[in-house]
Amino acid sequence: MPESHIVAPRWSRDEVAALLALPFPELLFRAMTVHRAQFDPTKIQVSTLLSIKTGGCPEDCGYCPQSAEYETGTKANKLMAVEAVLAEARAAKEKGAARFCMGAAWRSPKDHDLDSVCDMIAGVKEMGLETCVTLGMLNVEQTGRLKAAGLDYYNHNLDTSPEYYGKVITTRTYQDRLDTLANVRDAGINVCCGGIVGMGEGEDDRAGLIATLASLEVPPESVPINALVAVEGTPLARQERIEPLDFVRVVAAARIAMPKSYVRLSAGREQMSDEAQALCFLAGANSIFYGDKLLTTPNSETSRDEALFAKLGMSPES
Ligand code: SAM
Ligand code: DTB
Ligand code: SF4
Repeated sequence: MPESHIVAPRWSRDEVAALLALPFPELLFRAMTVHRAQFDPTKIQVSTLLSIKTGGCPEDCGYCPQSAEYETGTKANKLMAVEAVLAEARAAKEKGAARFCMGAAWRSPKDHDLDSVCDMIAGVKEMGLETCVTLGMLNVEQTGRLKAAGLDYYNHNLDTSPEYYGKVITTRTYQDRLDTLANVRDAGINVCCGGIVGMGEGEDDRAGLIATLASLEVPPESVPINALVAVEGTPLARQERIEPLDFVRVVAAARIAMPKSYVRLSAGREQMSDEAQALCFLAGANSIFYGDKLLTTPNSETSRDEALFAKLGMSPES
């Protein structure tokens, strides 16, 4: 585990591995108990995503349809106009989203692009929505500008364990990611940081990811757990989908290791059954992406989510 941002690991990899290996009923009971001590288990935080700058990314993340290295059929676009983004945010608010997350396929933002992103943040905030952006690596000056614009959350994922990371991404290091996370934290912006499972990693890598997240100086306020969406043209296109019950285990372990964080059941919901999603909620997931699209791939449709909430007697957090 990289040491520069970790004083004393709150959770060791072995401890998290032991959680993942618990009998399923024991694991779920522990996760539910931790969840209820901090949250109303019937409430789900809902965020809507918008890709404000799609495709043509210089990074080589092996899972990503937006990397310029892969032929995925994703069309590269320029940064959207501020007004067009605000119109999407208004629509998301009307559909019940509490947070609006804007994503850009950048290695890191350029200064003139950040001007527009800051205008988007200010405009979205004015609507009474929480704001989140994910723009790649940030230096201290950039985090300061985003904070001044009113940014509530910055999403930057560690993606996997430090050991497996190099098998998926070669164009920036794990330490680069930790440095950006430290800059975001130091600027007083809430951290949204999680990872992807189902990329061919082992149980030990899943434990390594959760232990690293839980042992950050301050754990992330929001922890997205994505199931790989295998996209044609990416190196991971042929990756076998993660066994749903194994995914539930990862959610439960994240919940136990980070009791105060929102754990988001993120990408991959479209491919999941209602029953698997319900188990994720029981295991402590209390946030989702709401809306028919993630960044470039389809999300579970809003009408299906509404029906699922109704069946489970659950509702979006207001
Ligand atoms: N370019 C910025 C970056 O990578 O920091 C921000 C956008 S990037 C698309 C945000 C996150 O989406 C990635 O870190 C990754 O965890 C997730 N992601 C991308 N493609 C995915 C896929 N096919 N399946 C699951 N998660 C994915
Ligand atoms: C996160 O952890 N998952 C979201 C969000 N943060 C930006 C992105 C998922 C992207 C899935 C693939 C796509 O739609 O392009
Ligand atoms: Fe670029 Fe982000 Fe996709 Fe990596 S995950 S290729 S940095 S858009």
